[in-house]
Amino acid sequence: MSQSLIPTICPYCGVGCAFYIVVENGRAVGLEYMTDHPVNQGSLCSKGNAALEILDHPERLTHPLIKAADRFRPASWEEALDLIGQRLSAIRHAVGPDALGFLASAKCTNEENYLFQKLARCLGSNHVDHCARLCHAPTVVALAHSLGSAAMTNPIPDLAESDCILVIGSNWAENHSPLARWVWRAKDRGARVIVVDPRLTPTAWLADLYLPLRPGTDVALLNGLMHVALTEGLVDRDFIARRTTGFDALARHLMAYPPSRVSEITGLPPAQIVATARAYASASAASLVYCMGVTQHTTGSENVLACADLALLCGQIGRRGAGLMPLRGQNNVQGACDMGALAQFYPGYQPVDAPEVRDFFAHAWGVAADTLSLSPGLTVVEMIEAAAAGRIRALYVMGENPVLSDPNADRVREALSRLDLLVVQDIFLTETAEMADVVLPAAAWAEKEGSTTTTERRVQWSHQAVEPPGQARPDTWIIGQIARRLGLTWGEVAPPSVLAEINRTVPIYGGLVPERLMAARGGLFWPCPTPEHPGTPILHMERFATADGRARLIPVDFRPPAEEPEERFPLTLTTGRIAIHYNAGSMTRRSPSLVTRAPTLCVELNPVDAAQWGVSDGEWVTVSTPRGQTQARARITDTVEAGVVFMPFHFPGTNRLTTDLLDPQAKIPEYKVAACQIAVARKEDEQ
Ligand SMILES: Nc1nc2c(c(=O)[nH]1)N[C@H]1C(S)=C(S)[C@@H](COP(=O)(O)OP(=O)(O)OC[C@H]3O[C@@H](n4cnc5c(=O)[nH]c(N)nc54)[C@H](O)[C@@H]3O)O[C@H]1N2
Ligand SMILES: Nc1nc2c(c(=O)[nH]1)N[C@H]1C(S)=C(S)[C@@H](COP(=O)(O)OP(=O)(O)OC[C@H]3O[C@@H](n4cnc5c(=O)[nH]c(N)nc54)[C@H](O)[C@@H]3O)O[C@H]1N2
Ligand code: SF4
Ligand SMILES: [Mo]
Repeated sequence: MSQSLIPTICPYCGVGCAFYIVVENGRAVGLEYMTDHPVNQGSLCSKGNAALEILDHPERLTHPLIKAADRFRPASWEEALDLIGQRLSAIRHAVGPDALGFLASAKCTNEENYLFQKLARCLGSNHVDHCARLCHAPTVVALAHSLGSAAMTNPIPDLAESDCILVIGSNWAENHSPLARWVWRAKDRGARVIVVDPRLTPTAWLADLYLPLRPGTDVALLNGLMHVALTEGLVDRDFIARRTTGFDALARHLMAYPPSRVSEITGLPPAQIVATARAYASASAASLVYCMGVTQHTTGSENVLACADLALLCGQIGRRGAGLMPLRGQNNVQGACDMGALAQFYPGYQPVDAPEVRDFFAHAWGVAADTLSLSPGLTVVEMIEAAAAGRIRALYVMGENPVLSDPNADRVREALSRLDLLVVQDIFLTETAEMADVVLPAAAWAEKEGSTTTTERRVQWSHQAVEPPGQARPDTWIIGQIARRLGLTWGEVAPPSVLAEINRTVPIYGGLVPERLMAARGGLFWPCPTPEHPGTPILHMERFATADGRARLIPVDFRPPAEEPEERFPLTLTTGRIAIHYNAGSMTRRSPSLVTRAPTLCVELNPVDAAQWGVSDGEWVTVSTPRGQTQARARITDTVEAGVVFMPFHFPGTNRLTTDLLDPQAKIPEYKVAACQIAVARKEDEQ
């Protein structure tokens, strides 16, 4: 019996915990904790512990599928790839490259995303985007504007050095749980933890001060905190003078946000606003941690700008323990953004509409400059709209499940059904794959190698542990085969060769060369421009990444959410996550140890609302919004305030309810606020 331990990175979230896979006779038989990893130090959450359950799952896709007369039949790779090549090039020639859409994947490696966007762009389409659009697009847009670089500024273990940790719209105790060990270390040293969230989450339980604000009122709160810091003389005048521009205009603007007014908008007592401002501004080092409660709004970009303004005004950035920490969601969402899986950017955040950037990539990729489009592409939700309108005719989806994860799901289904060609490349037959014309079976993380980038900008190599099931193949191989059939001559597409190309075209990854990355336990932080560079754990220590090296203070005004409760839909629906499940659930709903602990869709509501609508605990209810309705089991709890109901989106149904109204700058939908109604489900509606 031969047994080996292969180091790997958890395939679920952006914390990037590492562990070992125990391999025996070519099979993954168990996992072993990696106690010397710098972030998780051996610990794994429920999902990490269950990660191996998906590897030899009986429902894994094991061969390509082609749909004929509404049914799938197994096909050979040759046949499936030839068909995709022919149909994509026919549509491209008949209608033009703008009829082709591409959804990349934050679950896939850097090398896979790099190749995927290269394919889209070499075919002349910038319509390549991915779930970051539904997640941290406001961070990408707003921080690029104010700080010049859109990423978490400090490593996770740095939280232990903070004296104050302000958490806004992040439930890290459930969704990025290894943070807890670092936050506890800070608390043991006397740090204050403040949590701003409309729900009393497990993260809020750990808080010294908990602020249950009304959903969608964060800009008002942040302006109020800055107002107090300014009027009480707690801002960092020296930092403002040396490192920022725009202070005077911001200071004037903040006068309109005294605690009394902010209290009316947010529902928080003025004393809490004052106490929070004092604790954050006067800490010798403070971290501001934020996540989807901040970004998933029609005002997402403004919310992020206000977070950056607060950190800058108080000089709480660019030092150990002082930073702005947007927690990225997926295992490789940071990397997918870095690799240019975004409609408006080439790899390395280089704008698609700059002719010199276009020329650089045309040269690097060996294509004529006029093949590459200078028009920014459509984003995720815009591609769905374009499919509904018949402008996007073919969609190639790698590792995403838009039928469950995009907002206004009935409309998504309708849009996808109008396509001439839908190709889905996944590890399972998801709800989106069921609608496809061709389904391609991909290798899962442990069945291939490549690099991923954690929320902290830590780039880590993941080694192959086992072989993929049946005929499933690594995503790089599949993309390379499709490219070949479309006449692109790429040469070697094995992950180390692709990484070597990334080293040449993406300056912040310049020094992350394959041999070095493969040997670096705990990875390396970008920017890492040369092979000798040690990497950059903390951003903005000396200067910001803007042209003049200074951060911009940008005033923003409070705007209410797009859809407010009204007579027919009197409650506010907010959606999010629970610890046991992951996103659209394709992996966790198939993991026996997880799904048995949370088998159905639940809706949480306050006892006051339950009494008013006659709902008992555990009963099936119908939740409806102006877009649709769905059934869920009622959970009566006072963790949500009266008037607010919460649903996770890990099961089919939730996104039939959510709105596809977008933040105009970042194009993220407002998943966190919709007007809804609840009623006890009629017997015949029960699931
Ligand atoms: N267990 C688990 N972990 C995950 C995931 C998962 O599905 N399951 N998904 C991963 C991904 S892709 C992501 S993006 C992250 C997301 O991680 P989080 O952002 O922590 O997840 P959410 O539950 O979407 O939202 C966070 C909190 O925002 C609050 N909130 C809602 N509206 C508002 C508001 O208006 N203002 C404020 N201040 N707060 C508000 C919600 O009550 C919720 O507690 O998690 C990652 N990790
Ligand atoms: N209502 C509501 N909706 C939301 C949100 C919310 O808070 N509320 N949050 C939004 C956010 S933050 C996000 S990030 C999105 C997530 O949206 P999606 O990215 O669509 O969600 P996932 O379920 O993570 O889908 C990833 C897919 O990749 C597949 N996969 C895993 N590994 C591989 C691989 O190696 N190769 C390939 N080819 N496929 C693989 C999985 O099986 C799965 O089907 O959802 C958004 N939707
Ligand atoms: S915290 Fe994230 S990376 Fe760590 S084990 Fe859990 S899902 Fe995996
Ligand atoms: Mo996300």
